[in-house]
Amino acid sequence: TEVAPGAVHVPDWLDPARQRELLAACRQWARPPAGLRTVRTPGGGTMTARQVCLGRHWYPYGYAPTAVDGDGAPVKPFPAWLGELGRKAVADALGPQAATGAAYDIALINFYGADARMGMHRDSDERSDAPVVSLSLGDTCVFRFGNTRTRARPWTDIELRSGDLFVFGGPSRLAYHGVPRVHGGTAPGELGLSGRLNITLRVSGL
Ligand code: MD5
Ligand code: FE
Repeated sequence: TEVAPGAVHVPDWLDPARQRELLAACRQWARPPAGLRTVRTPGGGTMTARQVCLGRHWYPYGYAPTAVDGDGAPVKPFPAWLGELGRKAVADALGPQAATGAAYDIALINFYGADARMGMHRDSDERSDAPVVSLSLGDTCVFRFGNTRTRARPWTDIELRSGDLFVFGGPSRLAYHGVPRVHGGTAPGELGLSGRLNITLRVSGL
């Protein structure tokens, strides 16, 4: 479903077996060193979603070349298979001609407990206009897709479920967006995940 130009939602893109594989990989990436961390904002706040990075360390608001804050360990590598998954996601959502650009080289993985939220923001720290690929696992959330001008209305609220793909390209690449709500206890039981995981694949352009 095209929600806006370049913003395409593909429900159930990952079958249950692929969801289990991706969750198992996330559990490995979440382990220290350079594992799941609490992100502190410059204003002294903390993000309620916890995060792990692959390929580059992200902090509010930019990419650091090597170290992860907290434990100072080198960021984990971005595996080639995840880049292939990103290319396939873009081809399926936007068409094969949209999947011919630079390779995906960064993943930001956010873990949301039932009380976690993400405020309205834009992803403008990458130096590439390649689409952002978003994969969701676990609990259903309300994803708020806004506009490119302001973090206020108009916006569209969409439920994202375990296995869903969302690709944000073209004019939607720089739209405001957020996660106002996670529906606790809605993850598929066989997945064994309490909470929500979102994996975003990005081209750094660095
Ligand atoms: C999430 N993550 O569900 C979202 C999925 C983040 C973040 O927002 O920054 O880690 S990525 C949603 C996204 C990316 C780029 C553009 C747009 C949405 N958009 O135009 O709506 O944890
Ligand atoms: Fe974002």
